[in-house]
Amino acid sequence: MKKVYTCFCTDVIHEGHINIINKAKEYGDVIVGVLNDESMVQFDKFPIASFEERIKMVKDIDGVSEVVVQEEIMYDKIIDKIRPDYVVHGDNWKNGPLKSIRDNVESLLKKYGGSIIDIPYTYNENVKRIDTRMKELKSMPEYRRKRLKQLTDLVPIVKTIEVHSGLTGLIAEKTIVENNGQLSQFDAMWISSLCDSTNKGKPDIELVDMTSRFRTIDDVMEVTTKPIIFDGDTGGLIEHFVYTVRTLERMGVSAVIIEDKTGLKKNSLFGTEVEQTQDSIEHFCEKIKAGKQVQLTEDFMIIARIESLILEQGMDDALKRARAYVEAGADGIMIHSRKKEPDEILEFCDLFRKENTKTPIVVVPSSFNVITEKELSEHGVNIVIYANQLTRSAFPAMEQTAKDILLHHRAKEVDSRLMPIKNIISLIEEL
Ligand code: SPV
Ligand code: MG
Repeated sequence: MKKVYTCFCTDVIHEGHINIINKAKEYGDVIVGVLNDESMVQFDKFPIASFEERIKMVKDIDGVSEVVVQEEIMYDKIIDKIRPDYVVHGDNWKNGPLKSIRDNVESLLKKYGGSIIDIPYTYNENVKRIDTRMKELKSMPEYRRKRLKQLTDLVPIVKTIEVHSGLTGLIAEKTIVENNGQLSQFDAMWISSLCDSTNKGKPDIELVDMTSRFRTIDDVMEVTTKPIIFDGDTGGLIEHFVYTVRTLERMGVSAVIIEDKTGLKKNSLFGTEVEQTQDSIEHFCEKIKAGKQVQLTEDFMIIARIESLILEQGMDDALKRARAYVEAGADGIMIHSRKKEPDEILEFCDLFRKENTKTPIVVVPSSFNVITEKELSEHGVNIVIYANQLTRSAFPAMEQTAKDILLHHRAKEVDSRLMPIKNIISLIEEL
C-alpha cells in the first residue's frame, strides 16, 4: 500500500476534514499528523482542545490508519520519518502565508519522487458556521483570560502589540507574515495608557477614567480573540484597584500591569525631566496583595512594573523591589528603561534570573529598540511589548494626508497611498 500523509491542526473535525480523509483513502494508507500546541500557536490556531483530545478526535475518524505527532509547522522532520508517497492538503495553502508550507512540502517530496494532492477546500455555510463558532469561543472570557499564561509556556517570547480600537485590534489579530520559512504573528495585545489617552487627545496622566479605558478594552474584545494585557498605570488607590482587578478579570483580560509610582503619574518616557514620585515598597506591596486577594481565578496576572531605572534610583533598588513585589504575590515583573541601549535592562534581567528562574519578566523596548526578541529571550525575558508603534505610525500618515488635501484643494494627490475603497469596505467581516 502507498502511504498518504496529511496534517491536522484543528480543534474540531468537520465535513472538510472528513472529505480530505475520504479522498486520501483513495490513494493508500492514511497517516494523520496532529500538530503539537507549540506549532498550533505559530500557525494562527491557538488550541482550545488539549493535545490529547485532538489526538483522540483524529484517531476516531473512520479511515485513519495511523496517528502521529507533527512537532513543527514545516514538514522536514515528519517527511523524513514517514516518507509518504503523497501529502494531501486543502487547496487553501496555495496562496497567502500557508503557501510557504506548501513550497516546503513540494521541495521535500521532489527529492524522492513523492507528490502533493491539493483537495478543493470545503467552505460551505456549515463549515463557515463551525469556524465562526470556534473563533467566538476563543473570545469568551474563560478561554481568553488564561491564554497569556498558556502562551508563556508555549512560545519563547510572547510578542505583544499596542491596540486602542477595534481596527487596531484587527491588525493585531490578523497580521501574519512569512519570513525565511517561518510564520510570525503577534501573540497578545497591550492596551497602553499612553496610546489610549493620545487617541482621545488627552495627556497620559491617569485622566482618562477607568470606565472609558474599559470601553476601549470592550471595543478590542468585540473583534479579537488574543489575550489582553492592560496598562493599569499606578492602579490608583488600593480601595479602587481591587474593583479594577475584579472588572478586568470578569471581562477576560489576562493581566494588569501596575507601576510603582504615586501622585500625579506622568509617562515614564519623560524620565526625570518631569517630577514623578516612586511609591514606597511597603505601600506598593499592599496594593499587589490587595489585588491578588480579590481575584477569583488562577488565570489572571498582576504584573508589577518597576520604575527605579526610569527614575535613576539604581540597579540595587530595582532588584530589591523585584524581590519584594514577587514576595507580595506579583505574577510577573516589568522592568522599564528609557536608555537607547538595552544594557541596564539586560543587566537587570541577568541578575534577577540568577535568583529567580520562574517569575515572568516583561519589557517594553520603545527606547532600546535595537534589541531583538531572540536576545531578550536569551536574557530570560518572557513578554515583549511594542507599546506605541501603531499609534505612532498612524499619526504621521494621517497628518500628511490632511496637509496634502489642504495644499492641493482636492484628494487626488493622496489617493495612490490610501487603502482602496473596495478594500476598506470589505476589511470588516460581517457575521
Ligand atoms: C504605555 O504604553 O502607556 C506605557 C509604556 O506605560 S511607556 O509609555 O513606555 O511608559
Ligand atoms: Mg502607560
